[in-house]
Amino acid sequence: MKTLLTLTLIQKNKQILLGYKKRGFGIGRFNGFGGKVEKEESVKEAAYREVFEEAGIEVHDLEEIGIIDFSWNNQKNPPLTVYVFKADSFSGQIEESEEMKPEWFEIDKIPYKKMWDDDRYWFPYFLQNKKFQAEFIFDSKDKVVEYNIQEMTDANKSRQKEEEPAS
Ligand code: 6OG
Repeated sequence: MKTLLTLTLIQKNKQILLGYKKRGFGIGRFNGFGGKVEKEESVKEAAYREVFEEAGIEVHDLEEIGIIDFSWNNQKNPPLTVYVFKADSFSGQIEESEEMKPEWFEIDKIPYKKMWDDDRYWFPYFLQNKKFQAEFIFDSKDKVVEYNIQEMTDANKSRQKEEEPAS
């Protein structure tokens, strides 16, 4: 079973809120807010919870915009599936947490060089409001060595549903 995680991007006008990761997986990089989905919660519940824990705010209207599968060609890390969400509004005061230092960035000044290498490939989909599914394979230095991104259209969304095993 792949580990399921969430990743939420908060957009306000022409700015995006990212957090500088102070500890754990991805330390030293800017990223959206998120983490592992716990057993007793849905993916969306996990996304709300993680944003609150890491940035101190309650996001409204979370929209799922992408699903990404990550793996490493040397099995350095276990494979991950990350559900990407977007939020346009929130309440509360943005606060630094033990894990993340939040910072707003203009959309034309996103610090890709200080982010995970995959982000520069899929952020354009997010910025153009296109839903996507993607797969990235990294090497031991966390560089993308292979990737595949597809826009999620109504046609391939329904195909994906058919492929899901009946429960
Ligand atoms: P914790 O394990 O600290 O949550 N994440 C990634 N985000 C990007 N952009 N690229 C990756 O490439 C990622 N791998 C994981 C998911 C980790 C957070 O980092 C995200 C979570 O939001 C490998 O709880």
